[in-house]
Amino acid sequence: PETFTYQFNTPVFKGESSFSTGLFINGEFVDGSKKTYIDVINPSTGKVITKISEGTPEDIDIAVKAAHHAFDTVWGLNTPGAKRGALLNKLASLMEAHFDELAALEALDNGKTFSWASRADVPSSIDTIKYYAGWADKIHGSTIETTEDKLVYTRHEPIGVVGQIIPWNFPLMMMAWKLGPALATGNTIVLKPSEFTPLTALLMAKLIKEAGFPPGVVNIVNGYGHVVGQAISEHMDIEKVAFTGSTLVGRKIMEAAAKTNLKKVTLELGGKSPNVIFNDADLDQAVSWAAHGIFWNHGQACCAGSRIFVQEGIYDEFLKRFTEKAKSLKVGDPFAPESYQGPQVSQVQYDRIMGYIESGRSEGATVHYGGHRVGEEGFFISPTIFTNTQPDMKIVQEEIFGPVGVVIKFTDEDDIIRKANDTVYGLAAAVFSQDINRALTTAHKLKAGTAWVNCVNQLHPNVPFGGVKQSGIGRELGEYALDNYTNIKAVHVNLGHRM
Ligand code: TXE
Repeated sequence: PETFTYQFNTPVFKGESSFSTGLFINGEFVDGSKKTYIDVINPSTGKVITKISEGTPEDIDIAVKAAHHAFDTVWGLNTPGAKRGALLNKLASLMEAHFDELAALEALDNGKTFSWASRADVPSSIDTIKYYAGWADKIHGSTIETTEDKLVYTRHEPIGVVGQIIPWNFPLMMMAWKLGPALATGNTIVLKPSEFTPLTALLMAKLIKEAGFPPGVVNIVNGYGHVVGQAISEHMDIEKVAFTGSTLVGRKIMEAAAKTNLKKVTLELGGKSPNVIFNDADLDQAVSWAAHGIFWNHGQACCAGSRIFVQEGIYDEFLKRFTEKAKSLKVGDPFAPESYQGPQVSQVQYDRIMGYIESGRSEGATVHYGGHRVGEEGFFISPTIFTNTQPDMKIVQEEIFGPVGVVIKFTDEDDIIRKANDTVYGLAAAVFSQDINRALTTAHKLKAGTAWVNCVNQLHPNVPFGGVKQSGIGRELGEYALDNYTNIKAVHVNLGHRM
C-alpha cells in the first residue's frame, strides 16, 4: 500500500503527517484483496486528499482469523491485565506526542475546527484510553454465598473477537470509546472507520503498532458500510458488534446479528435532544449553551440540542439574543483560529441538511436566521434557526445532523414534559433553571440516557453515555462500558455435597 505524506502549513499547525493508507491486519499494512481504493475528500474544498485501500468481506475474514489467533495466544486470558493497561498507556503517550497532528487530520478530513479538535476530540480521546488503561487490571468477578458445601464465584471473561463500526462525526473519539473498554477487558478487535473520515484511524494504526500491541489484537479495515460493515455484522466468528451511527443502519446490524450467530449488539444511534429553558434560567448562559448545544461540531453530534424549548416569559428575549449569538459564530476554514464552524463532512450530508431546510420552509415554518450555503466551495452551511414550527414537521421530528435548530415556545412544566418527550429518540436532554427543584424534577421526567442541568454536550470518559428508546442499546464510557465486553461465567464448586 501507499504511504500518505501531507505537509500542513496552516496558521495553527505546521508539520508533516505520514502513514500507510493500507488495511491494518495482523500488525501489517496491506492492500485490500480487490486492490481497489476509496477517495478521501476534503470537505472544505470538495477535492480529493488521498485514496485509501478498500476492504472487502474476504479482508474481514482474514482480519477475524488474525484476531482469533491473537486472542488464543497473546491476548485475552493469556495476558495479565497489567500488561494490557501498560500498552494502553503507551498508546495514550504516543497520542500525546502526535496531539497536533491528530487534531490537524481531523480538521482536514472531517472539517471540524482545529481549535475544537484540540480542545475536545484529541484530549478526551487520550483521557479515554488512559481511563481504560486503569481498568485493565481491575476486571474481576465476585464470590457469591449460597450454601456452606458450595463455593460459587464469577469470572468476567473477555468475549473474544469483537467488531466495531464507527461514524465520521467524531472519528478519533469514537475510536477511543470503542478501543478502550474492549482492549482493557482482553478482547481482540476488527474495527471499521467511516469511509468518509479514515485518516486519524490510519495514524492510530501506526501508533498501535509502535506501542507494541501484538499483531492481530487490533485490526483496522477501511471500506464501505454496506460491504465491510455488513460483513462484520454477519460474521459467524465475531461474537459482539458495537456500532455508532444512524438508527437505520443500527436496525440492519441487529437484523444481521439475529440472522447469523446472535452476536451481542450495542448501538449508539441518533437523537433529537430537547433543550429546555425556563423563565428563571440565567439567560446569558442559557443562550451561550444553547448555541453550543446545536452549533458545536456543525450540529453533527448525536446528542445535539436540536429542539430548543423556551418558556413563554423569556421567549422573545431569548430568540433575540440567540439569533445574535448565531450571527456571531464565524463559519469558515477549520484551520483559521477565529473559525467556530467548518464545513459539513460530505456532499451527501450537505444535501441532506439543505433538504431538511427546504422541507421546513415548504411545510410552513419560518427560517428565522440562516438557511443558506456559505462560500463558493466546500460544504459550509450557515447556522440556522427555525421558528413557527408544528410538532409533526420533519424538522421537529427527524435528526437533521446539521447546524439547524428549532426554537419552540412552552407554557408550563406539564406542557414541556409532553412536548420534549414527543420523539422516538432518547439520547440526551438539557434543562436550564436556577430553581434546583424545578431543574431536577424536569431532568428526571425527560426520557433520555443523559440529562444535563445548566449545561449541554458534556461528556467525560468516567461517565456512561447512551440512549433510551430508538437512540440505542447499551452504554459506552465509564465502568458501565466494561459490561459490553465481558461474558460472566458462574463457577460452582462442590465442597462436599454428595449425591
Ligand atoms: O450514517 P451511517 P450516515 C446519523 C445522522 C446522519 C445519518 C446518516 O442523522 O445524518 O445518520 O449518516 C457504517 N452495515 N448519524 O449515512 O451509514 C458506515 O460505513 C454496517 C448519527 O453517514 O449509519 C459508517 O462506518 N455498517 C451518528 C457507520 O456505519 C454500515 C453518527 C455510520 O454510518 C452499514 C453518524 C451497514 N449496512 C450518523 N451502512 C451518531 N449516532 O452519532 C453503513 N455502515
